[in-house]
Amino acid sequence: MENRILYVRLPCNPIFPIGVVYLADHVHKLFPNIEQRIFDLGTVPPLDFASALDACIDSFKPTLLVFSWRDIQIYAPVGGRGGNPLQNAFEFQYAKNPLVKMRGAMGGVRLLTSYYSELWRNGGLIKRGLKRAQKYHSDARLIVGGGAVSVFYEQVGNMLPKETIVSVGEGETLLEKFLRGEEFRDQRCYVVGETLPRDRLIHEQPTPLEKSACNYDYIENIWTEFQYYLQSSDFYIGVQTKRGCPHNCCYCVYTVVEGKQVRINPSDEVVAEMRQLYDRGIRNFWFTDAQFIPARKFIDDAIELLQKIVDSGMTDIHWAAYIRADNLTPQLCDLMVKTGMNYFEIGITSGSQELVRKMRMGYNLRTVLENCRDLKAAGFNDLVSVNYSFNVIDERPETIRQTIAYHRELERIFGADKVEPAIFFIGLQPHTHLEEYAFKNGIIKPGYNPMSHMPWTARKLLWNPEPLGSFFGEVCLQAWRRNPNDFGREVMKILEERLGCAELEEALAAPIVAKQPALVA
Ligand code: B12
Ligand code: SF4
Repeated sequence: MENRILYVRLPCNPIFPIGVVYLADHVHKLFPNIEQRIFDLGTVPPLDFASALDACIDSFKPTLLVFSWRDIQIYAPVGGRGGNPLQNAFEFQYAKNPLVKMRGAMGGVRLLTSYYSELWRNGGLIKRGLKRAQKYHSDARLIVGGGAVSVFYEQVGNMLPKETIVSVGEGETLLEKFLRGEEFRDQRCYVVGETLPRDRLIHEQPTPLEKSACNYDYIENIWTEFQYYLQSSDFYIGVQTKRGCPHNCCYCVYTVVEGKQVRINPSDEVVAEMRQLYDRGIRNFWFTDAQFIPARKFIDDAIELLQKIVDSGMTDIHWAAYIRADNLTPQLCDLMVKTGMNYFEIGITSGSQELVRKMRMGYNLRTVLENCRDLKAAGFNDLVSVNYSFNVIDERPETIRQTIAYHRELERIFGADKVEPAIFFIGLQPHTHLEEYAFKNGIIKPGYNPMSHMPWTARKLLWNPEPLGSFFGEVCLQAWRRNPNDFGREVMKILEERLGCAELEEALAAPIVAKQPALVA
């Protein structure tokens, strides 16, 4: 039987479905005769999900369904699908005013309902899709993967039909082996009902792969809604320039999802891919790498890529990425500005060098400041989002004061209106060092469900432990009351009002302690 592959991106805030685009492109390059189609539920109104999926399956009659599931866990200080999850959780946990507590509880119930109904709905769409496809081909198969599945692969299997292949991380080689009829179980995957996921499956290294430019002439042919993402200039279209991150930041799962080995996509291929999008009118790109410059030794690769973008003549573009700002040089800064970087996120997490070290982040905060000055001198005049997660480990009033001092220095460099403090509280994720730490300290027990949003679990997974937990809870509530539209800056202001600001030098110095802290040991 000829394979016919349908890629279904499950409902998601409209964000370019780069994962399925790359998979379809890879399969086409190897098996040009296989018929494929992409169907993106991110562009379909919720009431039509089921009927639109049915219609697509009826017309295409796939033999293989590839479901891509991007996000599940969305603790963030931003308006989510059912409201602001952080605000609701904090109002419920920390508000003293019973009315506010009640509002938090009601918001929490609303979020809980929308969270579980989304899970249930997505599981239902997958099963429905398979059943429908089996009407046309009784042996139609199902493979499920994507960002959310990679993080929660051990749990999602329980929601899926027997024989579903559950994939972790990049799916190109798995699909390739499956389509060749070869044994695929050595890839990062398992088959529901056949085996349980192998121990430490996510820590296995992905199979190396040389990425070439995605062929958008082909993608356009197999994806009717592609135009959706071309119409609005708000979208930042994903382009991947490398895979993997070598770091060990204690709360981060990217480094295991993508693997520690950094694999650079050839710069000519990246530029060729951008050029195809550019010719279709795209001017905004998001380099979807876990880190655009993962370490100093990749600075030359970044320079090579950006220089080639300059040489290509695509001079009116903008791009954004996650940037480890400890890995910049004046030449790189210059190229970043020249090529139109107009937004970047630095995830320093804390402005206290001592805490940055304890969280195993490998950052030198002094270097970050020096590099930011170089970037400003090179003419960068756009927005920087600085991600802070308070209270991860060993936070104390003096480390908070240090973070304020650090943030104020960033404001002096870029301008207060240009530096956006994004206040996150870490959502504890499986397979991270922080999870191990939580086990060791009896905060959670092995076997807990990381996907649970029940209040008794969620309050542990939304990492904000006592003794400072209630203090931060109260500060955040005050910030939402005082200035809900500028939450991050307001939090910083309140913290400074209450605790003051350290000397910058104190923030940058990390005293060496005799006893190794838990996460560094
Ligand atoms: C870049 C990125 C962003 C950028 C995206 C920019 C853009 N325009 O594309 C920004 C900063 C905007 C962003 C935002 C968010 N993100 Co984000 N993001 C990422 C990141 C780092 C890379 C994603 C990516 O595009 N990779 C490149 C593409 C090519 O890979 P991919 O899509 O994963 O697809 C590959 C594999 O997954 C696999 N695959 C995909 N589907 C399938 C299907 C099958 C069957 C198979 C076999 C394989 C397979 O093969 C593909 C090709 O190799 C990941 C973490 C990571 N390192 O993966 C988080 C990640 C996807 N994000 C996540 C989240 C939660 C979010 C937010 C909801 C955060 C928030 N609270 O606000 C938002 C909102 C996104 C939205 N839907 O609106 C989570 C999702 C999982 C979860 N926890 O639920 C991740 C995994 C991070 C994490 N720590 O958990 N994000
Ligand atoms: S937080 Fe960033 S630098 Fe640290 S491991 Fe994750 S992706 Fe790498």
